[in-house]
Parts: sequence; C-alpha cells; structure tokens
Amino acid sequence: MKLYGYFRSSAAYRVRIALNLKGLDCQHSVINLLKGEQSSAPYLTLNPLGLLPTLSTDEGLLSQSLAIVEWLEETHPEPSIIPGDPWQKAQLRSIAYLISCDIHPINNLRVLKYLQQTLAASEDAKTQWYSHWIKNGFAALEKTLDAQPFCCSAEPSIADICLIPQVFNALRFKVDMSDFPKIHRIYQHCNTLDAFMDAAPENQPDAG
Ligand SMILES: N[C@@H](CCC(=O)N[C@@H](CS)C(=O)NCC(=O)O)C(=O)O
Repeated sequence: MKLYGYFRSSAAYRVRIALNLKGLDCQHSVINLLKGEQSSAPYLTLNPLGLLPTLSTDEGLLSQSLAIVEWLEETHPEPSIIPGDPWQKAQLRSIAYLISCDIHPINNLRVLKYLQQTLAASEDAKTQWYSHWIKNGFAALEKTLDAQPFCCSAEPSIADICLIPQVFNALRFKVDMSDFPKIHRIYQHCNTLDAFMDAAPENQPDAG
C-alpha cells in the first residue's frame, strides 16, 4: 500500500494512526499542501477532488480518510478500531463524524484560502473563523464524553483517530484547551501510545 499524504494533513494523520494501530506497513508519498501539489495534474489523476489522503491498494485507489479507515477495519479486523455492538459502533462513528463532517471541512486549507483570497478576510478573521468552529464542535463533544482514557471505548477507536489530529490543529491555532479538559486528557493519553506518537506530524520525515 502507498499513502499519499502530508505531515500536517489531519485527514492523512487519521489514516497513519489507523495503519499503526493495526500494525500495517505502508509506503508514504509526500504531496506538499503548501506548494499546492494537491492540485497538480498528476495528483488529480489519483484524487480528482484534490484532497489528501489517497491510499493506493492492490485493489485500486481509495480516497476519503474515513472510507480508508473503515476499509482497513474490514480487511484487517484485529485489533478492532470500531469495536462493540452496533450501538457502541454507532456511538464511535457519531464522534468521528462530528469531527470529520462538522468541524474539519469548514477549516480546510481551501476554505481558508477562499476566505482570505476571495472574500478578503484578514489573518485575524481567518484565525477567528478557525477557532470558532473548533470550539463549537469541541463544546458539544465535551458534554457527551464520559469514558476515559479514550473517547468512548476501552481501546483506541475511530473516534480517537479523528479527535487527536483535530486537537493537534486546535493547539496549532492556539485554541485554549482548558475549556475542554476531557478532550485534552484523551489527547494526552493517546499521545503516550506508539501508534499515535509515530503518526504525529512532527515525527514524519517531511516535517519541517
Ligand atoms: N473528507 C476528506 C477531507 C480531506 C481533506 O480535507 N484533506 C485536506 C488536508 S487535511 C486537504 O487535502 N486540503 C487541501 C486543500 O484544502 O486544498 C477526507 O476525510 O479524506
């Protein structure tokens, strides 16, 4: 398998965590977001939407980080990253979707560029937008969390796979995590585990 990603792409970060939790080998190919390589003609042949990540597999190309995570779960069920009965699985997916559908897309690079370049938003306005949507989502999530040390299961799951990269983004944009103590504790705990540490942006060869 080959993962097309970038050290700071949080959607690629999700897939790196899932691969590590399942102990799967994967080659990595860097698509530099800051250089706009996601919109280059060669990459668009792999992923017509021009977003990271893309996973190249023996069966073909797969885009959308959660589709990739679910495919890894189905093809390599142990250890499970969507454990439990149908209700528990739905709870985990609910957290994963809160982050990946309701927070992440509106803070994506192309959205931020549109705000600044097309709508003439200032750097401050952009940062305010970014923090606002993270705080909005985290405030809701914080209320629903009870289980520790992970989001909603005894072992790391698809929920933590989505949450930890999103907290990384929040910290990068200086969101005050003291308002979200449960989320922050989960972040700190996950980052004691090799699967999460090895997937972290700062530990990728292209970090710089
Ligand atoms: N729903 C997609 C989102 C992918 C996505 O937004 N990727 C970002 C990096 S985290 C990207 O490629 N952004 C490039 C851009 O906005 O131009 C997924 O989960 O894979």
